[in-house]
Amino acid sequence: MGHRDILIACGLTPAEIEGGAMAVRTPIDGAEIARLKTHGAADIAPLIAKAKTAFERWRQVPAPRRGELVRLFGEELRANKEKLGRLVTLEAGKILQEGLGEVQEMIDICDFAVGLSRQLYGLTIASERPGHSMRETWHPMGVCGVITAFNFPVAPWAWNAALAFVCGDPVIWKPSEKTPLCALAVAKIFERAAKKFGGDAPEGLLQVVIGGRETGQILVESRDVPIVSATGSTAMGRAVSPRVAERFGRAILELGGNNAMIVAPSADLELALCAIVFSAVGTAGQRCTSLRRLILHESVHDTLLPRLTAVYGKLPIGDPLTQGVLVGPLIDAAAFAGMSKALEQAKKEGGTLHGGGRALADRYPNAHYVHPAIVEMPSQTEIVRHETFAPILYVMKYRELAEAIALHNAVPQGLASCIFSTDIRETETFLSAVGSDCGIANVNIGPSGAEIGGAFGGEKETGGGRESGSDAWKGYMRRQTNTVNYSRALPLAQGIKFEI
Ligand code: UN1
Repeated sequence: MGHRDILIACGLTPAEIEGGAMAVRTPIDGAEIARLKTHGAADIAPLIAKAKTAFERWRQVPAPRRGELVRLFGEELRANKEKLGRLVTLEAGKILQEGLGEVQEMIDICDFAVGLSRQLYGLTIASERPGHSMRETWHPMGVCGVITAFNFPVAPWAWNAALAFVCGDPVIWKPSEKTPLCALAVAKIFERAAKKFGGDAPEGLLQVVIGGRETGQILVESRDVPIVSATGSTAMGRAVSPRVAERFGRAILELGGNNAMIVAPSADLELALCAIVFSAVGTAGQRCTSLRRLILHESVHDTLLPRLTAVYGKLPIGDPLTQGVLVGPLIDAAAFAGMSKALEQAKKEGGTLHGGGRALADRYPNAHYVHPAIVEMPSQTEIVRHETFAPILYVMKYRELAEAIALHNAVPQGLASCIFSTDIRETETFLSAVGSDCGIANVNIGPSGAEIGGAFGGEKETGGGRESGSDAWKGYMRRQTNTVNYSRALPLAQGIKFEI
């Protein structure tokens, strides 16, 4: 299947993918695969207005019925999993297994959201006043802007959108300018589901805006977009968050991670080895949950590190559509430059480098394949505290668990973390209030590859947002506290007397 066939199979038409100003390239060989028309500032206001009108209708459709639309969408995704998975691989460069996994993640969150559509539970609360009842209800919030990153071009959108739809909110999606085709393909799949759903799906429930930073900024600044959910770098979050706050909008941020694994003396090293490799080199180190810091107990360091460097030396690097390849390309030249710069700095800061450097340059002169790198660091220097979006794994040693946890938490980011240990005292400490400070903390599992059932997100520079499972749906609704007086008197709260 040629690269263009992948686009056509996803229902994208030549008219849509040719002749525009925005070039889309595949990181597989750097070739241009599409030219898209972009939305100018003047195009966005009518889009937002359309979403607002859609909201007025959609919020009146009963939630379980809204869930039916998401169920149909999930079915369409199931039917198109292979095609869309290929497109994810073509556009983002992750291996096909991971492209398919990402679509599965969309299907999973649809299933979750369908169940949720018959829940969206509020509370009943005991009132202090006789003849009064109190409750808490959840109502649709309004238009939800979803800004997504190149590395996961479809799943994080689905975590937001599937919940937003059942919660009664229309979605405007601004995908990364590096992966807009996935968004257009998903919109087509959604359209089919909406058609099957029939009359009560208003037009404009899902709209995709194509463009750069300025396009996203319009959503971020619009008072008609009460929720902005953004996935991307900490720098992006720093720009988005104050702008949304300035107009008292709600921002759901999922930003950088600097995820670590502690390998304790009692760890099952076979498990640890597999988990390290998957989480450090999977998606070519371009997950926000990728393993970036390995904190090894001094007693396991000399056994594990040579085994790890041996596996790294044999990793199949290549075209991510080819079966058996485990490491695809970096997204672009800038990502490669970022990796090279970080490795230079790590060496200056006392690091000993294993691997790294460009791979397959002769075969793919316009793409950026790399040998994943391991860097033994004398301490947690500045570069180690920085998130470089590439397959670089910094390795450090520790003696006491408290020291490892302190090291673990001494970075600005707080997304995902894990410990490999079979000692319950250590694992429970890691998960306790004095353990990992991250939004995700795992035991005997790597930091990446979370299931959709839990809330996804993290603290500190990761932005504090939670998406996907658990009660993340509350982020897409407005909470209302109701007090109802069914008595014939008007007693005031706090026993206040106020007689007229
Ligand atoms: C991301 O990199 O932005 O936990 C999302 C994981 C995936 C999602 C990653 N389920 O690695």
